[in-house]
Amino acid sequence: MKKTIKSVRSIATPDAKLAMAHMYVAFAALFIGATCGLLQTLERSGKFTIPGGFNYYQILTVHGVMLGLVLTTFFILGFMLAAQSKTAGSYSKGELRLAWTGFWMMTVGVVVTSYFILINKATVLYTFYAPMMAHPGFYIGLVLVIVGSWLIGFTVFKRHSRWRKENPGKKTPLLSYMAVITLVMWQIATLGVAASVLIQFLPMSLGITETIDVLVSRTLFWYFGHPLVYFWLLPAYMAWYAIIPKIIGGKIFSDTLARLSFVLLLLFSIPVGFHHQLTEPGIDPFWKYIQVILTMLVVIPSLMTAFSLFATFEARGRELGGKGLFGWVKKMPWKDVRFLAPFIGMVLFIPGGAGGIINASNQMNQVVHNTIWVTGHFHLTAATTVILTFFGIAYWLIPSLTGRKLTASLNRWGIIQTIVWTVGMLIMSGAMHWQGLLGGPRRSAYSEYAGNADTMAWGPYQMAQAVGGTILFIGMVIMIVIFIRLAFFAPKGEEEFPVATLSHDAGETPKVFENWKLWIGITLLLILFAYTIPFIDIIQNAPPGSPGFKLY
Ligand code: HAS
Repeated sequence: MKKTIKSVRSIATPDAKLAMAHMYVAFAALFIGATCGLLQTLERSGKFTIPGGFNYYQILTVHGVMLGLVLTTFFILGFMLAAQSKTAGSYSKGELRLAWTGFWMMTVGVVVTSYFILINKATVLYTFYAPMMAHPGFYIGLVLVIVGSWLIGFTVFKRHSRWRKENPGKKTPLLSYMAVITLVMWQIATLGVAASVLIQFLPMSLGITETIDVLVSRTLFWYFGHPLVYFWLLPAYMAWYAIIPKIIGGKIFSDTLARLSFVLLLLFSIPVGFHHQLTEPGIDPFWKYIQVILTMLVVIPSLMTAFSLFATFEARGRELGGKGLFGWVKKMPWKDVRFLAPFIGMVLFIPGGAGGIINASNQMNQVVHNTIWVTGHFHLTAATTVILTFFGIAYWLIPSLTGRKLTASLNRWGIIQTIVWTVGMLIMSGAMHWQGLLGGPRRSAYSEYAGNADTMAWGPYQMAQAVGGTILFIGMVIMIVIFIRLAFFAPKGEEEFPVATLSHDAGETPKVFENWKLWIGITLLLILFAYTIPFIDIIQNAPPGSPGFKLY
Protein backbone atom coordinates (compact mmCIF):
# COMPACT_ATOMS: atom_id res chain seq x y z
CA MET A 1 0.00 0.00 0.00
CA LYS A 2 1.30 3.48 -0.90
CA LYS A 3 2.16 5.48 2.21
CA THR A 4 0.78 9.03 2.14
CA ILE A 5 3.08 11.62 3.63
CA LYS A 6 1.29 14.21 5.68
CA SER A 7 1.90 17.89 5.21
CA VAL A 8 2.60 19.47 8.62
CA ARG A 9 2.91 23.22 9.08
CA SER A 10 5.26 24.49 11.78
CA ILE A 11 2.70 26.99 13.15
CA ALA A 12 -1.12 27.26 13.29
CA THR A 13 -2.59 27.20 9.77
CA PRO A 14 -4.22 30.69 9.88
CA ASP A 15 -0.93 32.21 11.08
CA ALA A 16 1.04 30.32 8.42
CA LYS A 17 -1.31 31.59 5.70
CA LEU A 18 -0.92 35.16 6.96
CA ALA A 19 2.89 34.90 6.95
CA MET A 20 2.88 33.29 3.49
CA ALA A 21 0.70 36.08 2.07
CA HIS A 22 3.52 38.47 2.99
CA MET A 23 6.08 36.19 1.34
CA TYR A 24 4.22 36.10 -2.01
CA VAL A 25 4.29 39.91 -2.23
CA ALA A 26 7.93 40.01 -1.07
CA PHE A 27 9.17 37.59 -3.73
CA ALA A 28 7.09 39.23 -6.48
CA ALA A 29 8.81 42.50 -5.50
CA LEU A 30 12.19 40.75 -5.67
CA PHE A 31 11.48 39.68 -9.23
CA ILE A 32 10.37 43.11 -10.44
CA GLY A 33 12.99 45.08 -8.49
CA ALA A 34 15.97 42.92 -9.44
CA THR A 35 14.95 42.93 -13.13
CA CYS A 36 15.04 46.74 -12.99
CA GLY A 37 18.47 46.50 -11.32
CA LEU A 38 19.78 44.56 -14.32
CA LEU A 39 18.41 47.16 -16.74
CA GLN A 40 20.09 49.95 -14.76
CA THR A 41 23.54 48.42 -14.72
CA LEU A 42 23.24 47.68 -18.46
CA GLU A 43 22.23 51.28 -19.17
CA ARG A 44 25.16 52.59 -17.15
CA SER A 45 27.54 50.45 -19.19
CA GLY A 46 26.71 52.74 -22.11
CA LYS A 47 26.02 49.80 -24.41
CA PHE A 48 22.30 49.45 -23.88
CA THR A 49 19.12 51.51 -24.05
CA ILE A 50 16.23 50.70 -21.74
CA PRO A 51 13.37 49.35 -23.90
CA GLY A 52 9.63 49.91 -23.75
CA GLY A 53 9.77 53.70 -23.44
CA PHE A 54 10.83 53.53 -19.78
CA ASN A 55 13.47 56.00 -18.66
CA TYR A 56 16.46 55.33 -16.38
CA TYR A 57 15.09 57.24 -13.38
CA GLN A 58 11.72 55.56 -13.64
CA ILE A 59 13.37 52.15 -13.57
CA LEU A 60 15.58 53.29 -10.68
CA THR A 61 12.48 54.37 -8.76
CA VAL A 62 10.85 50.95 -9.29
CA HIS A 63 14.10 49.26 -8.22
CA GLY A 64 14.45 51.27 -4.98
CA VAL A 65 10.78 51.10 -4.01
CA MET A 66 10.37 47.38 -4.81
CA LEU A 67 13.56 46.19 -3.13
CA GLY A 68 14.18 48.80 -0.44
CA LEU A 69 10.59 49.22 0.67
CA VAL A 70 8.32 46.41 -0.54
CA LEU A 71 10.49 43.27 -0.47
CA THR A 72 12.00 44.20 2.89
CA THR A 73 8.83 45.34 4.67
CA PHE A 74 6.72 42.38 3.55
CA PHE A 75 9.44 39.80 4.21
CA ILE A 76 10.24 41.25 7.63
CA LEU A 77 6.63 41.45 8.79
CA GLY A 78 5.87 37.94 7.51
CA PHE A 79 8.96 36.54 9.22
CA MET A 80 8.19 38.31 12.50
CA LEU A 81 4.59 37.13 12.55
CA ALA A 82 5.75 33.55 11.95
CA ALA A 83 8.53 33.77 14.57
CA GLN A 84 6.17 35.22 17.16
CA SER A 85 3.48 32.66 16.45
CA LYS A 86 6.09 29.89 16.81
CA THR A 87 7.58 31.11 20.08
CA ALA A 88 4.74 32.98 21.84
CA GLY A 89 1.82 30.95 20.46
CA SER A 90 -0.82 31.48 17.81
CA TYR A 91 -2.79 34.65 17.24
CA SER A 92 -6.36 35.21 18.42
CA LYS A 93 -9.13 35.89 15.90
CA GLY A 94 -9.01 39.62 16.71
CA GLU A 95 -5.25 39.76 16.26
CA LEU A 96 -5.49 37.97 12.93
CA ARG A 97 -8.18 40.38 11.74
CA LEU A 98 -5.98 43.34 12.62
CA ALA A 99 -2.97 41.85 10.86
CA TRP A 100 -4.94 40.96 7.70
CA THR A 101 -6.34 44.50 7.59
CA GLY A 102 -2.76 45.76 7.78
CA PHE A 103 -1.63 43.36 5.07
CA TRP A 104 -4.37 44.43 2.65
CA MET A 105 -3.78 48.12 3.31
CA MET A 106 -0.10 47.65 2.53
CA THR A 107 -0.82 45.60 -0.58
CA VAL A 108 -3.32 48.13 -1.96
CA GLY A 109 -0.78 50.87 -1.13
CA VAL A 110 1.92 49.05 -3.11
CA VAL A 111 -0.38 48.60 -6.13
CA VAL A 112 -1.39 52.28 -6.12
CA THR A 113 2.20 53.52 -5.71
CA SER A 114 3.52 51.15 -8.39
CA TYR A 115 0.81 52.22 -10.82
CA PHE A 116 1.86 55.86 -10.64
CA ILE A 117 5.53 54.97 -11.03
CA LEU A 118 4.79 52.77 -14.04
CA ILE A 119 2.88 55.52 -15.83
CA ASN A 120 5.84 57.85 -15.17
CA LYS A 121 3.97 60.18 -12.86
CA ALA A 122 6.09 59.43 -9.80
CA THR A 123 9.66 59.19 -11.03
CA VAL A 124 11.05 60.57 -7.78
CA LEU A 125 13.30 57.69 -6.57
CA TYR A 126 12.74 55.89 -3.28
CA THR A 127 13.86 58.96 -1.33
CA PHE A 128 11.32 61.24 -3.13
CA TYR A 129 13.36 64.37 -2.35
CA ALA A 130 11.58 67.71 -2.53
CA PRO A 131 11.04 69.83 -4.51
CA MET A 132 10.37 66.95 -6.93
CA MET A 133 6.67 66.37 -6.81
CA ALA A 134 4.90 63.13 -7.72
CA HIS A 135 1.23 62.49 -8.42
CA PRO A 136 -0.83 62.51 -5.16
CA GLY A 137 -1.59 58.82 -5.75
CA PHE A 138 2.08 57.98 -5.09
CA TYR A 139 1.97 59.58 -1.64
CA ILE A 140 -1.45 58.14 -0.81
CA GLY A 141 -0.10 54.67 -1.64
CA LEU A 142 2.88 55.27 0.66
CA VAL A 143 0.62 56.36 3.52
CA LEU A 144 -1.40 53.14 3.11
CA VAL A 145 1.79 51.08 3.30
CA ILE A 146 2.94 52.86 6.46
CA VAL A 147 -0.41 52.72 8.26
CA GLY A 148 -0.86 49.07 7.25
CA SER A 149 2.53 48.23 8.73
CA TRP A 150 1.50 49.97 11.97
CA LEU A 151 -1.52 47.65 12.24
CA ILE A 152 0.77 44.64 11.95
CA GLY A 153 3.01 46.24 14.57
CA PHE A 154 0.01 46.56 16.91
CA THR A 155 -0.76 42.87 16.32
CA VAL A 156 2.75 41.93 17.41
CA PHE A 157 2.56 44.22 20.47
CA LYS A 158 -0.83 42.74 21.47
CA ARG A 159 0.43 39.16 21.19
CA HIS A 160 3.52 39.95 23.22
CA SER A 161 1.56 41.59 26.01
CA ARG A 162 -1.00 38.71 25.99
CA TRP A 163 1.91 36.28 26.44
CA ARG A 164 3.12 38.30 29.41
CA LYS A 165 -0.35 38.19 30.99
CA GLU A 166 -0.60 34.44 30.33
CA ASN A 167 2.87 33.82 31.82
CA PRO A 168 3.29 36.28 34.69
CA GLY A 169 6.88 36.80 35.88
CA LYS A 170 8.40 34.62 33.14
CA LYS A 171 11.02 35.78 30.65
CA THR A 172 9.34 36.52 27.30
CA PRO A 173 10.36 34.52 24.19
CA LEU A 174 13.45 36.12 22.69
CA LEU A 175 12.17 36.27 19.10
CA SER A 176 8.92 37.90 20.19
CA TYR A 177 10.87 40.43 22.27
CA MET A 178 13.12 41.26 19.33
CA ALA A 179 10.12 41.67 17.01
CA VAL A 180 8.57 44.13 19.47
CA ILE A 181 11.77 46.21 19.71
CA THR A 182 12.12 46.32 15.92
CA LEU A 183 8.53 47.40 15.44
CA VAL A 184 8.62 50.00 18.23
CA MET A 185 11.60 51.51 16.41
CA TRP A 186 9.69 51.31 13.11
CA GLN A 187 6.55 52.98 14.55
CA ILE A 188 8.53 55.86 16.06
CA ALA A 189 10.65 56.32 12.93
CA THR A 190 7.80 56.22 10.41
CA LEU A 191 6.13 59.13 12.23
CA GLY A 192 8.74 61.38 10.58
CA VAL A 193 8.09 60.29 7.02
CA ALA A 194 4.32 60.16 7.62
CA ALA A 195 4.40 63.77 8.88
CA SER A 196 6.41 64.92 5.89
CA VAL A 197 4.09 63.15 3.41
CA LEU A 198 0.87 64.34 5.07
CA ILE A 199 1.90 67.90 5.95
CA GLN A 200 4.28 68.76 3.10
CA PHE A 201 4.10 66.51 0.03
CA LEU A 202 0.41 65.67 -0.30
CA PRO A 203 -0.86 69.25 0.11
CA MET A 204 1.70 70.45 -2.45
CA SER A 205 0.95 67.70 -4.89
CA LEU A 206 -2.81 68.29 -4.51
CA GLY A 207 -2.24 71.96 -5.31
CA ILE A 208 -3.28 73.17 -1.82
CA THR A 209 0.17 74.67 -1.11
CA GLU A 210 2.56 76.14 -3.65
CA THR A 211 5.93 75.78 -2.01
CA ILE A 212 7.81 73.32 0.18
CA ASP A 213 10.57 73.67 2.77
CA VAL A 214 13.15 71.33 1.29
CA LEU A 215 15.39 71.07 4.36
CA VAL A 216 12.47 70.22 6.66
CA SER A 217 11.35 67.47 4.28
CA ARG A 218 14.85 66.00 4.00
CA THR A 219 15.36 66.15 7.76
CA LEU A 220 12.07 64.36 8.38
CA PHE A 221 12.96 61.80 5.71
CA TRP A 222 16.36 61.01 7.25
CA TYR A 223 14.88 60.94 10.75
CA PHE A 224 13.09 57.92 9.25
CA GLY A 225 15.78 56.86 6.77
CA HIS A 226 18.43 55.61 9.15
CA PRO A 227 16.13 53.54 11.37
CA LEU A 228 14.75 52.23 8.07
CA VAL A 229 18.10 50.52 7.43
CA TYR A 230 18.05 49.09 10.96
CA PHE A 231 14.51 47.90 10.35
CA TRP A 232 16.13 45.80 7.61
CA LEU A 233 19.06 44.72 9.75
CA LEU A 234 17.33 43.76 13.01
CA PRO A 235 15.36 40.81 11.57
CA ALA A 236 18.68 39.49 10.21
CA TYR A 237 20.07 39.85 13.75
CA MET A 238 17.02 37.95 15.05
CA ALA A 239 18.06 35.03 12.88
CA TRP A 240 21.74 35.36 13.79
CA TYR A 241 21.07 35.39 17.53
CA ALA A 242 18.18 32.97 17.88
CA ILE A 243 18.08 30.68 14.83
CA ILE A 244 21.61 30.14 13.52
CA PRO A 245 22.80 28.60 16.85
CA LYS A 246 20.13 25.91 16.44
CA ILE A 247 21.10 25.24 12.80
CA ILE A 248 24.72 24.63 13.80
CA GLY A 249 23.60 22.44 16.71
CA GLY A 250 24.70 24.95 19.34
CA LYS A 251 23.02 27.23 21.89
CA ILE A 252 22.38 30.95 22.30
CA PHE A 253 25.49 32.39 23.94
CA SER A 254 23.69 34.99 26.08
CA ASP A 255 20.04 36.06 26.19
CA THR A 256 20.99 39.20 28.12
CA LEU A 257 23.55 40.30 25.53
CA ALA A 258 21.07 39.70 22.71
CA ARG A 259 18.36 41.78 24.41
CA LEU A 260 20.84 44.48 25.38
CA SER A 261 22.08 44.90 21.84
CA PHE A 262 18.47 45.21 20.60
CA VAL A 263 17.70 47.82 23.27
CA LEU A 264 20.81 49.80 22.29
CA LEU A 265 19.80 49.59 18.64
CA LEU A 266 16.40 51.01 19.58
CA LEU A 267 17.95 53.86 21.55
CA PHE A 268 20.61 54.91 19.07
CA SER A 269 19.26 54.17 15.63
CA ILE A 270 16.85 57.10 15.40
CA PRO A 271 18.70 60.24 16.56
CA VAL A 272 21.36 59.91 13.84
CA GLY A 273 19.65 61.02 10.60
CA PHE A 274 22.01 64.00 10.13
CA HIS A 275 24.79 61.63 9.08
CA HIS A 276 22.95 61.45 5.75
CA GLN A 277 22.93 65.26 5.62
CA LEU A 278 26.51 66.09 6.59
CA THR A 279 27.08 68.08 3.39
CA GLU A 280 23.77 69.95 3.60
CA PRO A 281 23.75 73.65 4.42
CA GLY A 282 21.27 74.96 6.99
CA ILE A 283 22.07 72.50 9.79
CA ASP A 284 24.34 73.73 12.57
CA PRO A 285 27.67 71.80 12.45
CA PHE A 286 27.51 71.31 16.22
CA TRP A 287 24.35 69.19 15.89
CA LYS A 288 25.84 67.29 12.97
CA TYR A 289 28.78 66.54 15.26
CA ILE A 290 26.47 65.33 18.07
CA GLN A 291 24.68 63.01 15.66
CA VAL A 292 28.00 61.68 14.33
CA ILE A 293 28.89 60.74 17.92
CA LEU A 294 25.52 59.03 18.33
CA THR A 295 26.19 57.20 15.03
CA MET A 296 29.43 55.84 16.44
CA LEU A 297 27.43 54.67 19.48
CA VAL A 298 25.02 52.72 17.27
CA VAL A 299 28.02 50.76 15.96
CA ILE A 300 28.57 49.27 19.44
CA PRO A 301 25.59 46.85 19.43
CA SER A 302 26.78 45.56 16.06
CA LEU A 303 30.21 44.91 17.53
CA MET A 304 28.47 43.14 20.44
CA THR A 305 26.61 41.03 17.89
CA ALA A 306 29.88 40.10 16.18
CA PHE A 307 31.32 39.11 19.58
CA SER A 308 28.28 37.01 20.45
CA LEU A 309 28.38 35.22 17.09
CA PHE A 310 32.07 34.42 17.38
CA ALA A 311 31.38 33.05 20.89
CA THR A 312 28.53 30.87 19.59
CA PHE A 313 30.63 29.50 16.72
CA GLU A 314 33.66 28.91 18.91
CA ALA A 315 31.67 27.17 21.65
CA ARG A 316 30.02 24.85 19.13
CA GLY A 317 33.33 24.25 17.35
CA ARG A 318 35.00 23.22 20.61
CA GLU A 319 32.09 20.90 21.44
CA LEU A 320 32.75 19.15 18.14
CA GLY A 321 36.47 18.86 18.86
CA GLY A 322 37.75 22.03 17.14
CA LYS A 323 40.93 23.46 18.63
CA GLY A 324 42.17 27.04 18.95
CA LEU A 325 40.54 30.35 18.11
CA PHE A 326 39.46 29.40 14.59
CA GLY A 327 39.14 25.62 15.01
CA TRP A 328 35.38 26.10 14.62
CA VAL A 329 35.74 27.03 10.96
CA LYS A 330 36.23 23.37 9.98
CA LYS A 331 33.28 22.21 12.11
CA MET A 332 30.49 24.37 10.68
CA PRO A 333 27.77 22.86 8.44
CA TRP A 334 29.03 24.45 5.22
CA LYS A 335 26.84 22.26 3.04
CA ASP A 336 23.65 23.45 4.76
CA VAL A 337 22.33 26.48 2.88
CA ARG A 338 20.36 27.56 5.97
CA PHE A 339 23.77 28.29 7.52
CA LEU A 340 25.91 29.18 4.49
CA ALA A 341 23.77 32.03 3.14
CA PRO A 342 23.50 34.00 6.42
CA PHE A 343 27.13 33.27 7.24
CA ILE A 344 28.36 34.87 4.03
CA GLY A 345 26.08 37.78 4.93
CA MET A 346 27.89 38.08 8.27
CA VAL A 347 31.35 37.95 6.73
CA LEU A 348 30.49 40.66 4.21
CA PHE A 349 29.04 42.80 6.97
CA ILE A 350 32.61 43.32 8.17
CA PRO A 351 33.63 45.43 5.12
CA GLY A 352 30.05 46.72 4.82
CA GLY A 353 30.08 47.99 8.41
CA ALA A 354 33.57 49.45 7.97
CA GLY A 355 32.25 51.36 4.94
CA GLY A 356 29.43 52.69 7.14
CA ILE A 357 31.95 53.97 9.67
CA ILE A 358 33.82 55.71 6.84
CA ASN A 359 30.56 57.32 5.67
CA ALA A 360 29.80 58.52 9.17
CA SER A 361 33.21 60.09 9.69
CA ASN A 362 32.56 63.69 8.78
CA GLN A 363 35.65 64.49 6.68
CA MET A 364 35.61 61.20 4.82
CA ASN A 365 31.93 61.69 4.10
CA GLN A 366 32.94 64.73 2.00
CA VAL A 367 34.83 62.34 -0.30
CA VAL A 368 32.14 59.72 -0.73
CA HIS A 369 28.85 61.57 -0.33
CA ASN A 370 26.62 61.41 -3.41
CA THR A 371 29.14 59.19 -5.17
CA ILE A 372 28.38 55.65 -6.22
CA TRP A 373 30.51 54.50 -3.26
CA VAL A 374 27.35 54.94 -1.15
CA THR A 375 25.45 52.69 -3.55
CA GLY A 376 28.27 50.15 -3.14
CA HIS A 377 27.92 50.48 0.66
CA PHE A 378 24.26 49.65 0.74
CA HIS A 379 24.56 46.84 -1.75
CA LEU A 380 27.02 45.24 0.64
CA THR A 381 24.94 45.87 3.77
CA ALA A 382 21.32 45.70 2.63
CA ALA A 383 21.56 43.66 -0.56
CA THR A 384 24.14 41.18 0.73
CA THR A 385 24.19 40.96 4.54
CA VAL A 386 20.45 41.41 4.99
CA ILE A 387 19.17 39.80 1.81
CA LEU A 388 21.41 36.72 2.01
CA THR A 389 20.17 36.26 5.58
CA PHE A 390 16.56 36.61 4.38
CA PHE A 391 17.23 34.02 1.65
CA GLY A 392 18.79 31.80 4.32
CA ILE A 393 15.59 32.15 6.37
CA ALA A 394 13.35 31.53 3.33
CA TYR A 395 14.95 28.12 2.66
CA TRP A 396 13.45 26.69 5.86
CA LEU A 397 10.63 29.15 6.59
CA ILE A 398 8.70 28.71 3.33
CA PRO A 399 8.52 24.89 3.46
CA SER A 400 7.87 24.94 7.21
CA LEU A 401 4.89 27.26 6.63
CA THR A 402 3.50 25.36 3.65
CA GLY A 403 4.06 21.88 5.12
CA ARG A 404 6.75 20.87 2.63
CA LYS A 405 10.41 19.81 2.74
CA LEU A 406 13.66 21.48 1.78
CA THR A 407 15.02 18.59 -0.27
CA ALA A 408 18.72 17.80 -0.77
CA SER A 409 18.43 18.98 -4.36
CA LEU A 410 16.82 22.31 -3.39
CA ASN A 411 19.48 22.73 -0.71
CA ARG A 412 22.12 22.25 -3.44
CA TRP A 413 20.41 24.84 -5.63
CA GLY A 414 20.35 27.15 -2.61
CA ILE A 415 24.13 26.79 -2.29
CA ILE A 416 24.55 27.59 -5.98
CA GLN A 417 22.26 30.60 -5.54
CA THR A 418 24.29 31.83 -2.58
CA ILE A 419 27.56 31.57 -4.50
CA VAL A 420 26.14 33.25 -7.61
CA TRP A 421 24.69 36.11 -5.51
CA THR A 422 27.95 36.57 -3.60
CA VAL A 423 30.12 36.62 -6.74
CA GLY A 424 27.74 39.02 -8.52
CA MET A 425 27.55 41.34 -5.55
CA LEU A 426 31.30 41.37 -4.93
CA ILE A 427 31.95 42.36 -8.53
CA MET A 428 29.17 44.95 -8.67
CA SER A 429 29.58 46.47 -5.22
CA GLY A 430 33.40 46.39 -5.47
CA ALA A 431 33.29 48.31 -8.76
CA MET A 432 30.83 50.80 -7.24
CA HIS A 433 33.15 51.46 -4.30
CA TRP A 434 36.13 52.09 -6.63
CA GLN A 435 34.23 54.26 -9.04
CA GLY A 436 32.89 56.25 -6.09
CA LEU A 437 36.42 56.98 -4.94
CA LEU A 438 37.14 58.31 -8.43
CA GLY A 439 34.20 60.68 -8.01
CA GLY A 440 31.63 58.71 -10.02
CA PRO A 441 28.18 60.09 -9.11
CA ARG A 442 25.32 57.97 -7.80
CA ARG A 443 21.80 58.15 -9.25
CA SER A 444 23.10 59.09 -12.73
CA ALA A 445 22.16 57.64 -16.08
CA TYR A 446 24.99 57.08 -18.60
CA SER A 447 23.09 59.24 -21.08
CA GLU A 448 23.51 62.17 -18.65
CA TYR A 449 27.27 62.38 -19.04
CA ALA A 450 28.08 60.34 -22.17
CA GLY A 451 30.79 61.98 -24.25
CA ASN A 452 32.36 63.90 -21.37
CA ALA A 453 36.11 63.15 -21.49
CA ASP A 454 36.50 63.29 -17.69
CA THR A 455 33.97 60.57 -17.18
CA MET A 456 35.48 58.07 -19.60
CA ALA A 457 37.78 56.74 -16.84
CA TRP A 458 34.71 55.25 -15.21
CA GLY A 459 34.01 53.00 -18.22
CA PRO A 460 35.67 49.80 -16.95
CA TYR A 461 33.97 50.13 -13.55
CA GLN A 462 30.57 50.57 -15.14
CA MET A 463 31.24 47.58 -17.36
CA ALA A 464 32.12 45.55 -14.24
CA GLN A 465 28.86 46.68 -12.62
CA ALA A 466 26.95 45.43 -15.67
CA VAL A 467 28.71 42.05 -15.40
CA GLY A 468 27.95 41.89 -11.65
CA GLY A 469 24.36 42.98 -12.28
CA THR A 470 23.88 40.24 -14.88
CA ILE A 471 25.22 37.58 -12.49
CA LEU A 472 22.91 38.92 -9.78
CA PHE A 473 19.96 38.71 -12.14
CA ILE A 474 20.74 35.01 -12.67
CA GLY A 475 20.94 34.64 -8.87
CA MET A 476 17.53 36.26 -8.51
CA VAL A 477 15.97 33.92 -11.10
CA ILE A 478 17.39 30.87 -9.25
CA MET A 479 15.96 32.22 -5.97
CA ILE A 480 12.51 32.77 -7.45
CA VAL A 481 12.47 29.24 -8.87
CA ILE A 482 13.49 27.81 -5.48
CA PHE A 483 10.80 29.91 -3.78
CA ILE A 484 8.08 28.65 -6.14
CA ARG A 485 9.22 25.05 -5.66
CA LEU A 486 9.29 25.39 -1.87
CA ALA A 487 5.89 27.05 -1.78
CA PHE A 488 4.00 24.79 -4.21
CA PHE A 489 5.89 21.76 -5.48
CA ALA A 490 8.41 20.44 -2.95
CA PRO A 491 7.42 17.10 -1.37
CA LYS A 492 4.92 17.36 1.47
CA GLY A 493 6.23 16.79 4.98
CA GLU A 494 7.41 18.63 8.06
CA GLU A 495 10.31 21.08 7.87
CA GLU A 496 11.90 22.24 11.10
CA PHE A 497 11.35 25.84 12.30
CA PRO A 498 14.71 26.12 14.06
CA VAL A 499 14.64 28.07 17.33
CA ALA A 500 17.71 27.84 19.55
CA THR A 501 17.69 27.38 23.31
CA LEU A 502 19.88 29.19 25.78
CA SER A 503 23.31 27.96 26.84
CA HIS A 504 23.47 26.52 30.38
CA ASP A 505 26.33 28.88 31.19
CA ALA A 506 24.28 31.99 30.36
CA GLY A 507 23.28 34.01 33.42
CA GLU A 508 19.80 35.23 34.42
CA THR A 509 18.25 37.87 32.18
CA PRO A 510 17.47 41.04 34.18
CA LYS A 511 13.76 41.95 34.33
CA VAL A 512 14.51 45.54 33.36
CA PHE A 513 14.49 44.54 29.67
CA GLU A 514 10.69 44.30 29.78
CA ASN A 515 10.40 47.84 31.14
CA TRP A 516 9.00 49.36 27.97
CA LYS A 517 8.19 52.73 29.55
CA LEU A 518 11.87 53.11 30.39
CA TRP A 519 13.25 52.18 26.93
CA ILE A 520 10.66 54.10 24.94
CA GLY A 521 11.10 57.04 27.33
CA ILE A 522 14.89 57.14 26.84
CA THR A 523 14.46 56.73 23.07
CA LEU A 524 12.13 59.76 22.96
CA LEU A 525 14.47 61.80 25.16
CA LEU A 526 17.41 61.06 22.88
CA ILE A 527 15.35 62.04 19.83
CA LEU A 528 14.29 65.29 21.52
CA PHE A 529 17.90 65.99 22.50
CA ALA A 530 19.26 65.37 18.99
CA TYR A 531 16.52 67.11 17.00
CA THR A 532 14.70 69.82 18.98
CA ILE A 533 17.20 72.69 18.79
CA PRO A 534 18.40 72.07 15.21
CA PHE A 535 14.80 71.67 14.06
CA ILE A 536 13.70 74.95 15.64
CA ASP A 537 16.76 76.51 14.01
CA ILE A 538 15.88 75.06 10.59
CA ILE A 539 12.33 76.44 10.82
CA GLN A 540 13.25 79.84 12.26
CA ASN A 541 15.92 80.48 9.65
CA ALA A 542 14.07 78.90 6.75
CA PRO A 543 14.57 80.52 3.34
CA PRO A 544 11.46 81.12 1.21
CA GLY A 545 9.87 77.79 0.29
CA SER A 546 10.77 76.20 -3.04
CA PRO A 547 8.13 75.86 -5.73
CA GLY A 548 7.39 72.20 -6.42
CA PHE A 549 8.94 70.60 -9.48
CA LYS A 550 5.94 68.84 -10.94
CA LEU A 551 6.70 65.45 -12.49
CA TYR A 552 3.17 64.48 -13.54
FE1 HAS B 1 24.70 52.80 6.04
C1 HAS B 1 24.16 55.38 3.79
C2 HAS B 1 26.57 54.87 7.99
C3 HAS B 1 25.06 50.29 8.39
C4 HAS B 1 22.22 51.01 4.48
N1 HAS B 1 23.45 53.14 4.43
C5 HAS B 1 23.39 54.26 3.63
C6 HAS B 1 22.37 54.10 2.64
C7 HAS B 1 21.78 52.87 2.87
C8 HAS B 1 22.48 52.27 3.99
C9 HAS B 1 20.61 52.27 2.11
O1 HAS B 1 27.13 57.87 8.21
C10 HAS B 1 22.05 55.08 1.52
C11 HAS B 1 20.86 55.92 1.80
C12 HAS B 1 20.60 56.85 0.62
O2 HAS B 1 19.81 56.46 -0.28
O3 HAS B 1 21.21 57.91 0.55
N2 HAS B 1 25.68 52.60 7.83
C13 HAS B 1 26.39 53.57 8.44
C14 HAS B 1 26.96 53.04 9.68
C15 HAS B 1 26.54 51.73 9.78
C16 HAS B 1 25.72 51.48 8.63
C17 HAS B 1 27.81 53.78 10.67
N3 HAS B 1 23.83 51.00 6.36
C18 HAS B 1 24.11 50.12 7.38
C19 HAS B 1 23.28 48.96 7.27
C20 HAS B 1 22.47 49.17 6.17
C21 HAS B 1 22.83 50.45 5.62
C22 HAS B 1 23.30 47.79 8.23
C23 HAS B 1 21.40 48.33 5.58
C24 HAS B 1 20.97 47.22 6.06
N4 HAS B 1 25.29 54.74 5.90
C25 HAS B 1 26.03 55.40 6.82
C26 HAS B 1 26.16 56.81 6.41
C27 HAS B 1 25.48 56.97 5.22
C28 HAS B 1 24.93 55.65 4.92
C29 HAS B 1 26.86 57.89 7.09
C30 HAS B 1 25.30 58.25 4.40
C31 HAS B 1 26.32 58.36 3.35
C32 HAS B 1 26.07 59.60 2.49
O4 HAS B 1 26.89 60.49 2.54
O5 HAS B 1 25.06 59.67 1.77
C33 HAS B 1 26.83 50.81 10.96
O6 HAS B 1 25.62 50.38 11.53
C34 HAS B 1 27.68 49.64 10.62
C35 HAS B 1 28.08 48.84 11.85
C36 HAS B 1 28.50 47.47 11.49
C37 HAS B 1 29.62 46.86 11.92
C38 HAS B 1 29.92 45.45 11.44
C39 HAS B 1 29.72 44.37 12.52
C40 HAS B 1 29.94 43.01 11.93
C41 HAS B 1 29.19 41.91 12.19
C42 HAS B 1 29.49 40.62 11.45
C43 HAS B 1 30.28 39.64 12.27
C44 HAS B 1 30.77 38.50 11.41
C45 HAS B 1 30.94 37.22 11.83
C46 HAS B 1 31.43 36.18 10.87
C47 HAS B 1 30.70 36.78 13.21
C48 HAS B 1 30.57 47.49 12.83
C49 HAS B 1 28.06 41.92 13.16
C50 HAS B 1 32.93 36.26 10.86
C51 HAS B 1 33.57 35.12 10.23
C52 HAS B 1 34.81 35.12 9.71
C53 HAS B 1 35.40 33.87 9.19
C54 HAS B 1 35.62 36.36 9.62
